[in-house]
Amino acid sequence: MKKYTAIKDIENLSETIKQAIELKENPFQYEALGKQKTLVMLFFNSSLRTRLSTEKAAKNLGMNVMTLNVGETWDLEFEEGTIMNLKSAEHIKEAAQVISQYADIIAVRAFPSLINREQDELEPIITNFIKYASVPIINMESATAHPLQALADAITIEEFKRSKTPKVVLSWAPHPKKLPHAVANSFVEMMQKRDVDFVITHPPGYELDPRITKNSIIIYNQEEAFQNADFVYTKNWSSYSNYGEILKTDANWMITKEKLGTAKFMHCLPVRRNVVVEDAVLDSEHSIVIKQANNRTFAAQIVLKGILENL
Ligand code: SN0
Repeated sequence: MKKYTAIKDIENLSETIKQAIELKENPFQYEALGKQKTLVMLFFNSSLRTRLSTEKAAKNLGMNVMTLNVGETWDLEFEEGTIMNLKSAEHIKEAAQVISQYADIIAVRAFPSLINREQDELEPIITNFIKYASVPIINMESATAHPLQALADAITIEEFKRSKTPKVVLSWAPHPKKLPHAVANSFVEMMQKRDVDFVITHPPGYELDPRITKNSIIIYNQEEAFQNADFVYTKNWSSYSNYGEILKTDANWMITKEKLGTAKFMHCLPVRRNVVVEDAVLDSEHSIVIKQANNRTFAAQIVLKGILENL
């Protein structure tokens, strides 16, 4: 693997998922692979799972890890040709080249503004790191995608499925804050590549980017969508067409024990209890969110392994 900025960077998805599950049995198997190699992780936004699981994955492979909370360093400039007489002290051109001298792999987290759709879709931070860094880049959630999460999700579904082609539903749920589309986008892209019966459900107005959902089935009635579901993957996102807006916070869309039935509950976390999903679900055997989060380590590890083997 040359980099992991999008799901399409994985050449053989089924094989990668299989290998990630095998890694769980023996996580230190490739301890020599990352010896004297350094992962630099750059966080433009908050992180709990991504930060810790990616560091753990790197260390399982024998790597050194350095983490920078970008908010604690110089404000970076991304525009070409700007006169830098305002807030930004350092241009991405220097920063990316300098960091590349300290790192063998650079991982970046950078959320969208959710204000300017065109600007967010240009992915200025991750795109400029790809452009100016001289080492492979890993996307730890960008404006429009969270491919490490999607890989962990696919691993989790593979582990928990009880039939060859399980029914997987992606359900929107209410949230007090406007949230990015990245997790939902990557989950949709991932499910389109897997052998699953996939349905998306959300209130009208919450359609994701049609270039991503393509011909995936959208059912606006949540109850109907949930019929015979094996997995209910829940995530809030703000409107895409009315970019970044919260159209309605309809509490009826919250996931309840009754609605879930016998399906497994999945969520990338962090999750707002009793807004997105009720306690009775999260605290039940139906919830697999903790095991799903554990798979973040093995998703990151199989990706790092693939990149290290190609350095
Ligand atoms: C992020 C998101 O993309 O939705 C990260 C998920 C992995 N989630 C949040 O920002 C949640 C914030 C909140 O206040 O609940």
